Amino acid sequence: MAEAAFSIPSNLIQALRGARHATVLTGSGISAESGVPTFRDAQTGLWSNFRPEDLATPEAFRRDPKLVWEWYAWRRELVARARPNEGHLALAELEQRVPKFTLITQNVDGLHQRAGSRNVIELHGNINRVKCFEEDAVVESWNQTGEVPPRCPRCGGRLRPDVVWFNEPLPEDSIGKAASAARNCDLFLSIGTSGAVYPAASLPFEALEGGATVVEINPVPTPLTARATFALRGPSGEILPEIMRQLAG
Ligand code: BV8
Repeated sequence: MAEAAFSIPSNLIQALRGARHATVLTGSGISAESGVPTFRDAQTGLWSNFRPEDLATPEAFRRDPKLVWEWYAWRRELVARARPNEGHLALAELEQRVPKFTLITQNVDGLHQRAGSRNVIELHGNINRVKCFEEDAVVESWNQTGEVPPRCPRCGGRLRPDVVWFNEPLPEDSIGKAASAARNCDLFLSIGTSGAVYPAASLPFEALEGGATVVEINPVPTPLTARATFALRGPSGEILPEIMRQLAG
């Protein structure tokens, strides 16, 4: 048998085999191997002189709506060209193998759904959805007048991406369902997240409180590493398929 690139602890495979309810939290790291830059990677090209935290806020949008709209248009383009990677696909496969499976993502790229995952909680919204800044209601289509950002066909307010910006509350039902899935699962996987952004970053610790086995998959340590039951050091696009290979074995 070809030498596995990553050795997965056998007791982790056992825990996965016996899992009744598995909950997964992903961050931008799982999309890195799809060519989507992580949130804290240096912004490339045109955007290199902006920090995401300075653009992903309602204040930034009020100050310069055109700049913020164009940043999201650039990211939407990039995501449209990206494809789900082996890590996204492995999680879609895992969902089929576990009796109860909840996938919580901080990502706004929609790649989990494109990989076939079904039960996805998008904590921070989705970059492919647009809403009215005034009404806070989704807009499906608008007049292409060339104005940037475009206007709401209902009230004339400016349109914005349907994502959760810093200092904006997360959708009640999303964070409520996510917290319950973290607290009530027996296995929790935290994949590709620096654990810097709240309340998402508190979910793995809720899982520990609830007595779950917690697994972290990340090439570098994070504030969760010391508390995790298993810390697998490497890229999710390689580790997750290896886990699925050993599960099937
Ligand atoms: C809220 C959508 C309240 C937009 C995003 C002080 C302490 C605690 C909290 C706060 C505080 N001050 C302010 C806050 C609150 C704030 C917060 O947490 N700030 C942080 C920065 C301190 N949180 C908020 O504002 C939240 N709202 O609290 O509201 C409220 C209540 C009522 C009324 C009003 C307000 C809203 C937070 C949501 C912000 N929106 N995204 C957009 O995308 O444009 S967050 C953004 O960061 C992304 O969603 C991203 O997912 C998220 C976290 O980043 P990561 O996903 O972890 O990405 P990162 O780049 O950091 O890390 C990537 C990781 O992957 C790395 O570890 C890397 O090693 C790893 N990796 C790389 N390659 C791979 C890999 N892993 C695996 N495989 C690989 N190949």
